[in-house]
Amino acid sequence: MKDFTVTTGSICGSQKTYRSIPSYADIQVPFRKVALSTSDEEAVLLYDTSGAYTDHNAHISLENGLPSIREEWLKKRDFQSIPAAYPHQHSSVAYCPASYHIRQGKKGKHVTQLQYAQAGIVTEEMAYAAWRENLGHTQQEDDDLPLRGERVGPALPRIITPEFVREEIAAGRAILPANINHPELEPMVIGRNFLVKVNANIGNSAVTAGAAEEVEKMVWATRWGADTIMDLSTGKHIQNIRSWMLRNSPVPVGTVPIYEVLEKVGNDPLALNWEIFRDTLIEQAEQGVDYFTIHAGLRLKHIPLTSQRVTGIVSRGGSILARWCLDGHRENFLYEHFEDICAICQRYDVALSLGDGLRPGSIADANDAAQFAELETLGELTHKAWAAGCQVMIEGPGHVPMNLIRENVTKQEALCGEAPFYTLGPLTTDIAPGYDHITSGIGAAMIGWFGTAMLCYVTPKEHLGLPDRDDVKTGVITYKIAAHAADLAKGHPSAHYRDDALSRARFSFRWEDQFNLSLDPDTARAFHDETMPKEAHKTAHFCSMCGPKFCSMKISHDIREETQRLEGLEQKSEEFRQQGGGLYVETI
Ligand code: IRN
Ligand code: FE2
Repeated sequence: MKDFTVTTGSICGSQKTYRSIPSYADIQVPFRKVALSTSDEEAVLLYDTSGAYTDHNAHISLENGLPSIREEWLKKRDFQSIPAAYPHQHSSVAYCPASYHIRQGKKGKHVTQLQYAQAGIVTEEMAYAAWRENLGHTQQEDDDLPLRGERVGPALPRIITPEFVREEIAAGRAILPANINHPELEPMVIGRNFLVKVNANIGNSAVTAGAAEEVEKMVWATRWGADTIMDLSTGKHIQNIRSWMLRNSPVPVGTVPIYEVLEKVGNDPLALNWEIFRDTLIEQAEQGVDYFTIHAGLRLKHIPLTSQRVTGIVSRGGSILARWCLDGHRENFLYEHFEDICAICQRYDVALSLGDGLRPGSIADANDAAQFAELETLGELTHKAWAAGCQVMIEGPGHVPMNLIRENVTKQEALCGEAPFYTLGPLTTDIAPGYDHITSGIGAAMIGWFGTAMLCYVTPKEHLGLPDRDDVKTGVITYKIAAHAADLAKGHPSAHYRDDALSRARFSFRWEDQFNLSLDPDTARAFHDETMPKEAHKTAHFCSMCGPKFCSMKISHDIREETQRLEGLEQKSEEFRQQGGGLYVETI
């Protein structure tokens, strides 16, 4: 593909590092290291989702795909390997040449991370995912670490160990999405007792773009911290765009297969059928898709419950399936074929993301009968997925005012056996189109604090248009804020470490350190430079917000100095008194 390049190079002020981990010689876990300008403090390690693109000397050939870091692990598990036989596309979008072998899980053998976990086996993926979560401290320091904030669920350990990841997956409380055909993946874990994760939706629509732009958006989104991406492409070249995306994605890739199925049947919802759906699942699973949104919880009997809603059915997948159900007054075929769906997902270890086809699309419709009726069915399906050995998470709303958010989490936990919750925002008000990253960031922070494991980002273009590259960045950064605020509040052992480092940099006027430790160093630096662009300003003990005379931090330093001076005086006179001298000998 001509001129097909993506953003590469280190993120400003940080350097990619890889750390080997205890007991696993062949595992190298990526971090971003921010070196500080003071010798009093150690460099700060940050969680890194950006893949090899941010390596110091990144030479990425998109045509060859990323290195297959899971290759050896998968080989050891003896998956049957068969040559790739992916259909060649005739299209204006260049065919993705990256070759790979399609592996198939054998019948009666462990394939999914859930099956390994329940058999008591810690996989390499689990170890990798565990050590990514340990930031800012070594095992030796562990005992001295204070735990802060409110706990969620069972007590969080101070160190996230591979065994803890295994236990959480075995209990169904966490998932590790990792298709056996996505060997390029850098494993990560999604669950209420881990760092809150962020998903970025990308993908073209029938009216825009091709593979190049979408792959660049994927690289861009993970650069800023997206933990997973979903390819929601609906245009002509879906399969091919997905190949480019998968072969070059360091993070799990999710899809909503019903979109491609609809495309295949000429965009007529009434022409949908199980056979085409099944074939599409298999094709996507073979390509390496790591999780599927499946709207199997929307049942025929739920549809009348939406008739009085202000905004009806706002889920794309949900509305398509409701249309199909109503047409023949028939049950959702995804509900009826759920066991067959699980059987396919189990063979490749595709995680299920049970779709919320009846999520509320407005403040007025939040927490209504239709939404909770569907959630009850999602609970039933969660248990079926587990019985089939599949990893599963549950999708949630939508639009919910702040006072109704907690009920969503409590109900989801109770009905779905603590399977990870994955929510879209929720938006806490409907009055700010153009700013819905913020209306929803508020809800996302709250719901994350209450125990939601992954947040699906919302960009400023929500309800208005397809996000461009800048919108993707704004959406991701907004959701990293929400996720991190939630991590602090729920007491993830690694969360406060970055805040503390940044706060100290701020208080000692180490401006460069402050920029480099921030979520978006470029913007922080650019804002500072607007009024204080000179090099000398990077150590100035004030900024243009308050000026040199009114800087509270500067005044605090003065107060400290003064206090220390007074304490010094006090000590001097105390010494003087002790020696029995002076004019101030107290007498009764
Ligand atoms: C996440 C939580 N609830 C919904 N989502 C995401 O919305 C889901 O993961 C997928 O990216 C998109 C599906 O939208 P529809 O088809 O339900 O509108
Ligand atoms: Fe909406």
